[in-house]
Amino acid sequence: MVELRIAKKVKEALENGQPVVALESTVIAHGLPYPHNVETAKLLEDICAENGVVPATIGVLKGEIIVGMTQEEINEMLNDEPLKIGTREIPYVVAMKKSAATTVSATMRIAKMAGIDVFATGGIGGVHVGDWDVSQDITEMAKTDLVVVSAGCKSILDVKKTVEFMETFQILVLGYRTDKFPIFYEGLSSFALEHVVQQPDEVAKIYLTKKELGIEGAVLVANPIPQEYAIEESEVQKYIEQALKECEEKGITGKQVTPYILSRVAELSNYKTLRANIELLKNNVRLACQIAKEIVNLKV
Ligand code: PSU
Ligand code: MN
Repeated sequence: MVELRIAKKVKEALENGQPVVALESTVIAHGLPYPHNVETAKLLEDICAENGVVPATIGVLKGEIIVGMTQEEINEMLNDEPLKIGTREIPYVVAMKKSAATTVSATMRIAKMAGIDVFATGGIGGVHVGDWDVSQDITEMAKTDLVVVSAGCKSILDVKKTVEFMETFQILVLGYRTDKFPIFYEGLSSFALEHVVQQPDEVAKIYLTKKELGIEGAVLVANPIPQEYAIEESEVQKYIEQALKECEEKGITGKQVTPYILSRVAELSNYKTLRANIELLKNNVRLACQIAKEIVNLKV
């Protein structure tokens, strides 16, 4: 029988109605360069702990789905050259006993299986520019009940189409203290968001109401990168265009595109974007912790 391996701390927290925040492993394995990736993984868990929340980093180690990976397990996964998987690939890696880092879609699905309500990530996947390439993150958010906290998406995506697709797929997007869809590393896009919240408890109420009504799907909390870490749009655009051009020249397609662009943009910006990426992750985890605590309070 296939079973999730849920870390003891996570299991106890869930059983006792204590707040838990899920974290993804693709950002560690394919989103940030070594050693910043392992350092950030630890940092994000520490932020949870400081806020009285149990972190649950999710990934797959030699076919075993782990909810609440230890540092050793994260390192082991990284040494295994993990695949980058969405939900559809979960059965493949489990049955074939492979190691894999989970993207937003796969992390959401596994978090839901474990009974977790809140998940913090950096950015969601969406609609790519150019050839048809739409992330499983969107279709997963359409059907899996979870609060997803992200800083929006990167401007490497077609932001307008990504926002429109979320409407089509009935994904409720809440701007956290913003009425514009956030993009990073830049801050805010020009695409309006209709629904704005000011406090974590509002997100908790909306999420629980949605569940009570039996309306499936995620609540996406769009939490902009803190202003002091945002980078000029024109500057980022320059790096992204160069990286996209290289993708075309090198024939990089599909799921390799996002990691390639992330790492090239970091290099080209002299690691300014890396700093921004880490700061927005921290910011999202902090907000996710507050929301997780409000959900726990409202549930009792
Ligand atoms: N955006 C980022 N950093 C990331 C990702 C997206 O700024 O690390 C990762 C997330 O795990 C997301 C995935 O779910 O990339 C989307 O990949 P694709 O576009 O191949 O669906
Ligand atoms: Mn894709």
